[in-house]
Amino acid sequence: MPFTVVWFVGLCSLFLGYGVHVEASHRGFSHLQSQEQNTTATYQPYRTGYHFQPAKNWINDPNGPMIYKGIYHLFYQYNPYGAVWGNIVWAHATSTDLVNWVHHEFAIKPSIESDINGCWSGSATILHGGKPAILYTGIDPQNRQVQNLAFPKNLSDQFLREWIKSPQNPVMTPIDGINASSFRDPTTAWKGPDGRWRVIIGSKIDRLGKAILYRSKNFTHWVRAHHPLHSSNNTGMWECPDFFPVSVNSTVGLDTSVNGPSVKHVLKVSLDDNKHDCYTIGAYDLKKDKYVPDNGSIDNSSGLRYDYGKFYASKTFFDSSKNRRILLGWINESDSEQDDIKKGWSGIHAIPRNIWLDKTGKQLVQWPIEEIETLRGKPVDWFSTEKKAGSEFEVLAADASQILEVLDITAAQVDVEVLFDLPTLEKAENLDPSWNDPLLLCSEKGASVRGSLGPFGLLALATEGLEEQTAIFFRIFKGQDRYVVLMCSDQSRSSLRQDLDKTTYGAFLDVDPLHEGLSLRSLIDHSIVESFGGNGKACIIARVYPKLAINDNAHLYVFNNGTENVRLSKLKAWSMKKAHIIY
Ligand code: DQQ
Repeated sequence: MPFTVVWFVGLCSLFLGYGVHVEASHRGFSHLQSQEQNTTATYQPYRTGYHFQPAKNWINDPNGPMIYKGIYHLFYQYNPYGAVWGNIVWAHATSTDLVNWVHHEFAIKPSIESDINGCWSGSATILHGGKPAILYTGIDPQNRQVQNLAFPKNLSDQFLREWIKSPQNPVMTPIDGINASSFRDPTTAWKGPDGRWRVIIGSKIDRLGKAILYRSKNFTHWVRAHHPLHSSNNTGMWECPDFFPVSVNSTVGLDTSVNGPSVKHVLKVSLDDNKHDCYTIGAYDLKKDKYVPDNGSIDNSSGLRYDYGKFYASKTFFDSSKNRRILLGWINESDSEQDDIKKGWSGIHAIPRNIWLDKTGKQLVQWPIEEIETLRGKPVDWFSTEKKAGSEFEVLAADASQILEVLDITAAQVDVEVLFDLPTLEKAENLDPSWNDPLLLCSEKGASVRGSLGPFGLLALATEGLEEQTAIFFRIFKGQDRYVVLMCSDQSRSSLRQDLDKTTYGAFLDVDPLHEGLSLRSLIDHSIVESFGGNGKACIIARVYPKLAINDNAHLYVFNNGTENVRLSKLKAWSMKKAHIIY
């Protein structure tokens, strides 16, 4: 029988948390930038099985993702000489499914005056006739940020192994009042009705974050517009902007230049201040060449985020082979630089996500690409076990003493989906109107704090005695005129190690729990718990380093620590195979 009901004594005390705050960073440590460690010499329990990561060293932003002649291309910021940020080049990998990857030679590395001090982030655009072009930020000898252009050397090579830099480089420079150290990360370009290309570059003036707009007829000669595409006060530097259309009445993705009455636009900015990827939904006014967020779409760091955990410097691309828009993002570490040097590596990428506009038109929905399911092993389904066959639900009792262990899976490398069904919400706690910060609320009401409807959810990467556990859970509150669902990821007991960032993350989830139930999917991969609540309406990535709950010592549980019964109506899990990543 693949599941057992485990009776647990003293569950509440085992839930009690602790935390030390250590913020992992993306700063330059010149003395460390070339310090290598032999990764094979040390035991590596935190390497992931099916997330994208290079063999060693530092990795950050995904760059220039695209599909060309049926092959997916991923470039990324990489330090060839060490496990901290520095010496940045564009590393390059290709794939036929966005899951298994083959690495190639670095695509772009410092070689010309306008990128001699680094080849920073940028994007790919497919030009007329299917020819790809890359715009990227170069750091010049004066350490100014400038924009450069590169084209493939050989268009008949579907792996696009060699790139030639344009003799016109740099094609955009920080003149006329642009701050030379805040001028970076060109987006994929789009074409306006006048036939000219447009691109935006992240920038700021004092605390005013901006997307500087450039236009070009030939992709080489770029002219700055008089006004930015958009700007917002008190948001600081906008890194890695992304601007793209979404369909209002379908989940299919759109090519970046599409516009029209059934289209809305999304502007995402990566806020350097707090390392959050925030987005708004709005309209692209073609006459004014300006983006205007919809009323109610909050234009600062308290607005919508792709992910409420660790996820930064993301970028989307239009996958013309499957008519979908794919989101890729960087996950940094929660340990210290010294730990990264010891491990010999730092940074991984999130599982690529398909994204589309929710039917409310108010937010995006994200879901792991379907190809990741090719790594799933045999399903373990609670409701097809002998004991449960034919039952519609399992009651998770209110006395907080009953938790279910999901057995017969590799709990350190698994994909799990659960659905909670809530026939009545009458007993939900009242939401104090001042409880408007989900992160704070999740920190104050962690997995160990009993409520009435919640906390209930999953305990991932847990030890048998629950000394270590990453809890992903929901709580339901009674708000002024509706029920409010809180989704949390509580890392306070994720590891017995003390020297880690164990910040608890949280988000409000815009669902109707009474009629839809509450779904949770978590992709668990040794040191990552990537969770999707409400069928992808809120996502939270936790980066954790258990000391004991590693490999075969990791367990997975479903729990309810509220005073009300919760019904579990779906519990399916798949052990995940390793992705093939050829270095
Ligand atoms: N990372 C790049 C920059 C970008 C930042 C440098 C965001 O181009 O602004 O590695 O993580």
